[in-house]
Amino acid sequence: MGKHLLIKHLKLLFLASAVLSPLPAWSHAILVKSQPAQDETVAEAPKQIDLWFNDAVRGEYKAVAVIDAAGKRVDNHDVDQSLTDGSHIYATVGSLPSGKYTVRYRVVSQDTHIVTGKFEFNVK
Ligand SMILES: [Cu+2]
Repeated sequence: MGKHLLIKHLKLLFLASAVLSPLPAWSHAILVKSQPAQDETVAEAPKQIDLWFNDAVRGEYKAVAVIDAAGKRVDNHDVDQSLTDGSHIYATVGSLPSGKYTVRYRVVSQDTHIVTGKFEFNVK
């Protein structure tokens, strides 16, 4: 491909992408806070794990799993979303003995992207 033809193609591609992609109307979810916090060591075992995102997340496909050091799931499979704050989801856990725990989460952003992640905390 000659140099001029290549430039012409790039220009067309640029124009097409500018026309075809509208500005994002909805944001991509990012975990901004949790309780317990990432890598926190808590003196008292939590009864509930709370996660907050930068924006409200969609109601479908949300998941929170809490896994102990042996790989066993210790949450109550009851993830829910706050009715008053759509950015807040939570799940309850049984009584957690001392040890390291991993929290895995999945939500659907307002921009329809699926967001997954994990963090750890410790019970002293
Ligand atoms: Cu996104």
